[in-house]
Amino acid sequence: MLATRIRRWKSVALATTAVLVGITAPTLTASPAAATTTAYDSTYYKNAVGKTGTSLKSSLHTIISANVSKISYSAVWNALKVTDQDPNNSSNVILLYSGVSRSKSLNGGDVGDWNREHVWAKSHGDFGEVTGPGTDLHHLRPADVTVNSIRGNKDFDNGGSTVSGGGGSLTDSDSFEPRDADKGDVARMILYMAVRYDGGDGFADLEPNEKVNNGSNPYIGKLSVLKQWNDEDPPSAFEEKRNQTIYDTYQHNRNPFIDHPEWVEAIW
Ligand SMILES: [Ca+2]
Ligand SMILES: [Ca+2]
Repeated sequence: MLATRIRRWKSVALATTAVLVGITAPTLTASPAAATTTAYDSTYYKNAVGKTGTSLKSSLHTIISANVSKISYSAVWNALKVTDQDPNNSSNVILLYSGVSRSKSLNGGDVGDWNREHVWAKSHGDFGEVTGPGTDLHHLRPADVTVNSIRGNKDFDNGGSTVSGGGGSLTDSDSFEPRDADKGDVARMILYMAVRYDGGDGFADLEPNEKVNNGSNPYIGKLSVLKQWNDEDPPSAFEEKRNQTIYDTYQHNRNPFIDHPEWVEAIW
């Protein structure tokens, strides 16, 4: 908390100084995610509230792994039609990375369809489409077939050239940068997976790291960039509603970083 306050004070001081001397204020990075309170703090999160570091991560792992309902990969299609429904058109879903609103009925594998994007790429931990991490709705999103293919299993990082039809997303040979509105979503999905999957359930221990080109290792980078994206793109109403729907209707667990984005900094 103290570090947070100091960083904020520095930002204000820099901006104020810039105004006083009549120069353009330097571009400042987003403030760290502010502490939040939720209706679940005294119930769902009661064993996690007040903790930090590995203690917080361990508590959250226990909380979000308990009494979870898992769905099959084929059931993911219909679930995504509910969790990712366009708030302005109930016949459509909103696609990750591109932001496009597309008919729910265009699910499939052809160009122009949408399919099931694993934000934690399947190959990073080799969990495929098996019930478990391969079907966990907290990191599955509808995405345009072509854009999904361009993302492939790349790690996340800033930079690259424009992805055609990608809504402003960028890519280069070893990384993918989602459009701004999806940056925080991606960060919180990746970090949910790292907490949820700790190697004790027959699947790999998923973790973020500072690399790109992680390939088939159970890691995804870059952690420092994901932390920055979490701050730059706070949870939206769409993301919060999605979390609630997964909790109420499908898996009965929550993504703690949507409820408490400041817990990213508290753990990493
Ligand atoms: Ca967002
Ligand atoms: Ca883990």
